[in-house]
Amino acid sequence: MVKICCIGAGYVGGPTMAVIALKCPNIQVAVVDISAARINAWNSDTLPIYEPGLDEVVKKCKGKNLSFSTDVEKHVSEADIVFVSVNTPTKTQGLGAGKAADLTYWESAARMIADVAKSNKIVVEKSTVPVKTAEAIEKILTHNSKGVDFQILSNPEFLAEGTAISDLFNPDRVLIGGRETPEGKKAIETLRDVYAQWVPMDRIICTNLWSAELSKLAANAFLAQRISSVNSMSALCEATGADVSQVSHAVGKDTRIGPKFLNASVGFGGSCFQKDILNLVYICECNGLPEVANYWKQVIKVNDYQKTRFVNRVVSSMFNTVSGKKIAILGFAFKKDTGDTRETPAIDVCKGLIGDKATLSIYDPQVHQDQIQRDLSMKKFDWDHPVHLQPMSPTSVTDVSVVWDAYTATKDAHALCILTEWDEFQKLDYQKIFDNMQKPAFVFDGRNVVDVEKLRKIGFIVYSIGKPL
Ligand code: UPG
Repeated sequence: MVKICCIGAGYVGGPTMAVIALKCPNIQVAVVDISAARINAWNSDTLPIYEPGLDEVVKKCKGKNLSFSTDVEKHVSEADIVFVSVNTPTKTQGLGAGKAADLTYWESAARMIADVAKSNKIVVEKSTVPVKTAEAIEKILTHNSKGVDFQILSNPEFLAEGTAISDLFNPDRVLIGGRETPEGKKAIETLRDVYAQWVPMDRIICTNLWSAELSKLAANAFLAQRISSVNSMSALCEATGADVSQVSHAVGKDTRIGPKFLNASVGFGGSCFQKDILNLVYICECNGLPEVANYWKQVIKVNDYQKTRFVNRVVSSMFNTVSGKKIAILGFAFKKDTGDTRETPAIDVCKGLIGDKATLSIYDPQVHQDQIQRDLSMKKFDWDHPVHLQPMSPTSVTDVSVVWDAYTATKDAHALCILTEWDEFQKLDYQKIFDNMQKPAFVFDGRNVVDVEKLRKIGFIVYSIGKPL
């Protein structure tokens, strides 16, 4: 029986291993993490992450061929395949600060694997890492190995939060990169056989190590670039009277472009896009390619511009001041169907409004008060670090309250801002909301979820990204 161990019980490690356990009953899967709190949560009925469908998968396998443990060394030493899915935040200090990936967790994982391994192992890079990380990891492993053989594979994960389980059940592709030696090829085959238990062979792509590593950064950069492209068009739409939804529909009908990922928004967030692009930019700079670096930097600049533009729109529409005015924030997560707030545009927008002395009342169906307070009191870049390593903030942001429904958030408010596209925001009773708000009542829809005409008929002043004003 093949044994798999995954270091890192986070958004990628947890769901991916649960699905491998479900689809491969003949494989024993252990997910390990140094955080006892996180492992306890995986072992309880309340999982540490919210992901549709995840509960059922975990329930089906836990206690059979899926386990969660803090005994990292035991499970690593017993495994044939070790996935490493630890956090790779952006470096905050020293060489490459603000751009390069911080590989501290990765390096210590590699040293630990070398230390405890008594049998040959395939070590799989699952977290997104800079190109050529495998080479460094390989060096650490082989120079510390006690006579065992390590094969390094790069197997980047492409799942998106909120749809992780369906993405894992039915991936567009699985990418496996490895050394082009006979041992490397054999390791690729071993991992390919795991995925082949439910993924059609023609969707499993095998490449060299560097192509696999770079493809992951490239895929995220391309995706983020689409959003910055459509967001830049949204500014032009507002200036000209075009409607960005109509423009993206027309553009996306071209089969060469395709219809997906063209929704204008208040900006992209999440733990990956910005971090991976910054990383790509750094790699380009280090390789003497400043033009390429500047090209990708622009994707982030447009994203920052979009968030600033949104805040400016709110303040300027409300007679150039939001000082002392109550503003309801609907949605704080970086996208719907997740409780994750990493790099969420809501952080920048809320900070911008607080900077203009607004009083905020925030509601998100999945994000808790302490998380929001922590996010709003943190310095930039701090958000990039895993929550369990983060000390609780001693101060809380006083002009912010967090409430548990949209009606309380909007009561007596001067404006409401929609920052996450939760389905429930489409179905709210906007007449009731309007009746309980200060007048004029403003709606700033950063996700284009509301029916603008309907709301205008009720009496709201509505601003929706990229729509005629
Ligand atoms: N977004 C838009 N407009 C769109 C699509 C997305 O503004 O048309 C925003 C979305 O609201 C979110 C961000 O873009 O803030 C990222 O969304 P998404 O890509 O769906 O979520 P992630 O979970 O961050 O997934 C991305 C990649 C996935 C990769 C993962 C981690 O889609 O393939 O595995 O990052 O690297």
